[in-house]
Amino acid sequence: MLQRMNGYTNVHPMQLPSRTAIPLNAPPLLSCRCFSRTTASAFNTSSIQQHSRTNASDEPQKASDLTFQQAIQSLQVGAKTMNPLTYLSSLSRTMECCKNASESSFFTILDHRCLMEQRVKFWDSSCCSKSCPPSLRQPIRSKTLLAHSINQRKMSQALQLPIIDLSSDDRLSTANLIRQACVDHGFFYIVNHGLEEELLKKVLEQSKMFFSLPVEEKMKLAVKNHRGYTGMYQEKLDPSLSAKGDSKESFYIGPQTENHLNQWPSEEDLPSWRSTMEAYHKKVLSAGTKVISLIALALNLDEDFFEKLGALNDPLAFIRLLHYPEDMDSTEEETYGASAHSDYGMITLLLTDGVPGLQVCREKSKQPQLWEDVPSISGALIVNIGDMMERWTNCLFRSTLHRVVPAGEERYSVAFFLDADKDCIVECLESCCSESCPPRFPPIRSSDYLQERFRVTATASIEDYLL
Ligand SMILES: O=C(O)CCC(=O)C(=O)O
Repeated sequence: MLQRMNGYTNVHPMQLPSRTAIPLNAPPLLSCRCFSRTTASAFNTSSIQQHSRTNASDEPQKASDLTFQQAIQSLQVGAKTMNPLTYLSSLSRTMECCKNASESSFFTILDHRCLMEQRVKFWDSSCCSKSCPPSLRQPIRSKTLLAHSINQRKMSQALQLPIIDLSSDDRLSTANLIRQACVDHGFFYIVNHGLEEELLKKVLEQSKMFFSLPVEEKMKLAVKNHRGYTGMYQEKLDPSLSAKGDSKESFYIGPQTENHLNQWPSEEDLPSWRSTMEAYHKKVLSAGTKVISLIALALNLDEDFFEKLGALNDPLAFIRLLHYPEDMDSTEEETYGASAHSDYGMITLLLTDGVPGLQVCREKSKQPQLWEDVPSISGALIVNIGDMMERWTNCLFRSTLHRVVPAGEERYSVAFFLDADKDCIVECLESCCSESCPPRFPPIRSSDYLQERFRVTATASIEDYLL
């Protein structure tokens, strides 16, 4: 057991000859490899029992032998003696072994603050070259890596979602694929959506430029009328969490009506910003409208059903630029980039920069919850069903719970929320109810429904979020 180690400690499995004990005062053995996300997650999959040995019995350590106190003892020793990456890997593995210990208690008990501030770099230049560059874009703070590995541990597999080709002439088959995707997952990808790769790249670049401005500049455009900047922790999508808020910052851009109240950064600071965002809004709205007509077909309705209903008269169509910081305050229990939530409206079209982090939970009431990764596909947009569509379809189509976990890297994404005209009444569709399956929700005006949802999640003044 760990407290019987008497001067011996476990090291990274790559360096450990089988069944060898390493004296604590030995110099760090780790010559760091180019490490990647895969290596980071490998910390989690390798169990302490594979490479931790007792000097008393020379028997492999059994995970079940570890108590929380024993693990803490070992980690306190390790914090003083190991280099950060080795320490981090043992911390991560030990946490895995101590099933009963809460993750946050490690942070409060261990005095390893300075260590956690160190940046894990590529210490040994022999580990990377031009042809084998480091796979992480920048050095990463070890506490961020740890946060990432905690989240990796919570994840299991990547979700295989259908890819819908919006340019297909076979609209009925496409609608059937969408129906299956909405019943099974509430999520799917779209390709050939009419947004050129160049525009997708540009919108992410311009978004990054905005979020790189000093916070005082960004605050000059603080959210008003549901348009503008929201800072970190200003919103908590899962109000049941004790954390102070979600770590993302964001910027809302609303519909392009004549008297729209959008706020724009100064042309001097960001000359192409407004034109890029306006072009994106126009194109993504057009793609979203195509998806809505396919959804109507998928529900055995006329393609223009939602138009005729008035849902798309003056749709509440908002772009939300999102920036998730690399860092996560590890003293905050359960801080997410975006905590668990479902979207409120009809559908969301999401563009990401390829950095992972988005996860879905298909069975929200099943415990323990299973969270699955939604990988990005270059050039594709991710589409998900929102609560309003779930109400319309009497829960035939799922509005799936999702969240963004820290990825150990900065992440940028652009959500486009396509929600019904504010006066549209959302009421169970006839094709989705019967005597044996009556409507589950009463009819509701679109903006009343949305407003109530914003009221619950905004940590700042709700007036700023009014539509
Ligand atoms: O950034 C993402 O990947 C997801 C964003 C999201 O879930 C939201 O804004 O509702």
